[in-house]
Amino acid sequence: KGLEQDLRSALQAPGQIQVYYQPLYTADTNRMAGVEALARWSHVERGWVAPDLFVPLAEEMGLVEQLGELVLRQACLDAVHWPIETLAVNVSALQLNNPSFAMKVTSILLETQMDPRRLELEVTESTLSQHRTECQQNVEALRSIGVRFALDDFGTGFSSLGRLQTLEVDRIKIDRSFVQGFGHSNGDEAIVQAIIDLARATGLSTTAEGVETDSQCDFLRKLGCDQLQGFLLSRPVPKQEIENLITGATRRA
Ligand code: G
Ligand code: G
Ligand code: MN
Ligand code: NA
Repeated sequence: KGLEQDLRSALQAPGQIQVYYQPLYTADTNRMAGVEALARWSHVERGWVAPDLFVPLAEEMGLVEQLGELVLRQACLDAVHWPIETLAVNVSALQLNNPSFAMKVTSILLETQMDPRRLELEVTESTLSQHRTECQQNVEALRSIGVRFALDDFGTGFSSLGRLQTLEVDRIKIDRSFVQGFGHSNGDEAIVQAIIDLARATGLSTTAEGVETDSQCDFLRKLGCDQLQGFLLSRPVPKQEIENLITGATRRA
């Protein structure tokens, strides 16, 4: 009860819900191709509350649209002047099923002057598999103005690989559980190779999540994965820190 009340007021008070950014690097040239925006809640008494806790809570409370808009607006305001291609933002199924979602996103893009072609929305397989008309219409409307979609946590859902062709996405993000299974002789290398080959055959880009070691990094490069993301490369960091990383990366290049 207490946490619910606090979440409600945190969504009204500026600064309690913040946006952190985790870099996405091109596997071949090590360039920062983009960032993923991640919601963070700094609670006055409890300290950090995990998004695994407060995102589902916001969904239950009917506040996930408010949370999603806050994150999207802040991320667009922050990233609009950054010299990187892609801003990735997570979207929950409830948001995508709301008939006014595409219009809301469009108005935030206009308001913040963010180029729609730089925005990539991350959705899960289960979100797109519900086959709701509202969801399809939102995806179509946003794709028509250049917004891209990525399938998050790929491989953990229930849809078959064959359905990739029918899902209107541009990228798949290989779930970190597969990457972290490398070297444990459980077939995860073969699974990731199959996912990357399939993505290439169907014209999709790939991002590997949860890269934590050099050997995972090397192996993913060898498999031809397009982008790498993970603690080895950088943790999610606040705005000021990502700006330092972006400036440093630009200077070195
Ligand atoms: O950042 P972290 O790994 O702790 O995130 C945990 C989960 O919360 C992930 O599944 C991530 O996608 C989700 N998450 C983080 N930020 C947001 C957000 O702004 N919106 C939604 N819908 N989910 C988010
Ligand atoms: O579900 P989604 O992929 O959006 O979740 C993103 C979350 O994954 C981020 O909140 C981030 O904290 C977490 N994450 C990012 N890189 C790594 C990593 O290398 N290892 C682990 N364990 N988690 C990571
Ligand atoms: Mn994500
Ligand atoms: Na993920």
